Amino acid sequence: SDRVLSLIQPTADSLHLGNYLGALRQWVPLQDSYDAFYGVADLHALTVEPDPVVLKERTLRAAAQLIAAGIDPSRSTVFVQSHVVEHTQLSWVLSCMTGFGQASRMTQFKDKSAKAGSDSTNVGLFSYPILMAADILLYQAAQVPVGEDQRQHLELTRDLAGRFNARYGRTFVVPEPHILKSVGKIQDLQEPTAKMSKSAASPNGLIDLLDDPKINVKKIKSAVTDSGREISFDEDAKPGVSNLLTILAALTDEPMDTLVAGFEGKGYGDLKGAVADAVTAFAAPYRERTLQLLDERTELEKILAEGAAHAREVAHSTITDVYAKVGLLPA
Ligand code: AQP
Repeated sequence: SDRVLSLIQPTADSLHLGNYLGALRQWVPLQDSYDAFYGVADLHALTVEPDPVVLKERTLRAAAQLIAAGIDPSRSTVFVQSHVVEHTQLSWVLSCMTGFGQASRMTQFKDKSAKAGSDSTNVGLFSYPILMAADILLYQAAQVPVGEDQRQHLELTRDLAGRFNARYGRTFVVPEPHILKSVGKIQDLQEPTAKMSKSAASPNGLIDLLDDPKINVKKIKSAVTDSGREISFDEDAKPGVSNLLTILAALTDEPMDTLVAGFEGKGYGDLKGAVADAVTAFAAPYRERTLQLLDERTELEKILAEGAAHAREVAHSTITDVYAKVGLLPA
């Protein structure tokens, strides 16, 4: 069957609600109809120059969270990016086919490098989308479930796949982004016109799924809402309320209309209470499962070793084909 691939970066101790609703949640049902490859992008995480001990720990924590969220390692390949050397090998080949101008137009790089300044921005951050293209193309993934912020990187991936195929003959599946309009961009609770992100200005805008549920309830209760009192879904006029409704609709699987109708005559406090309950209902068992998986570390490491072995088989076959096509002499 067709393949699906997505990775998540181990750049924080906990995944946040945006990562979960925008990406990870979609990974789970896709396991039913696709040959799924899901993993932890530790090579990508090097772009933030993490402490080595912290990076190792976060890689395991991220893997545990994928499984806690419902990824089943007996059906899906769960692996760590650096365990499969072919990612960096393909990344180099694709780098040599990517225009400097095209790479320079990636808005995520522009935003992040503008914030950090060019002396604190490494070349890895610049070539990040090319490594991401390699991650995807290596596995011939047809679908890539990600958040809205990755759309431009997916476009680059599609472009590179098409360019390679045109130059060397059909080699790569051209992947489709799997981005859900409803949850593709979960917003910051304190600044509901910006995406929820771990590098946001205030930690109060971010729901870390592994945090003490009480802390998250407090953050939700103090979320920025909008003027007026009516609860309605209108992202332009009411970004704060709409974001809370989006989170609630996703976590409860309720259609937006029904949800909004249920709040008729009620106030923002009621909405926040319902969101806090829904987040806790999800996050409390998620946190427990994650901690339990981390307690059984050898088991987790075994899952990752098996995942890497399977991922390598697929990756090796792609890179062998690619190396031959571009004219590298077989070893
Ligand atoms: N706010 C969000 N809404 C919806 N989806 C989101 N994603 C991230 N933020 C949101 C999606 O989560 C997946 C994993 O992302 P990542 O590992 O690349 O993490 P990230 O994008 O670096 O997370 P942050 O918090 O946004 O980090 P910074 O602030 O460093 O950029 C991806 O599919 C992503 O789309």
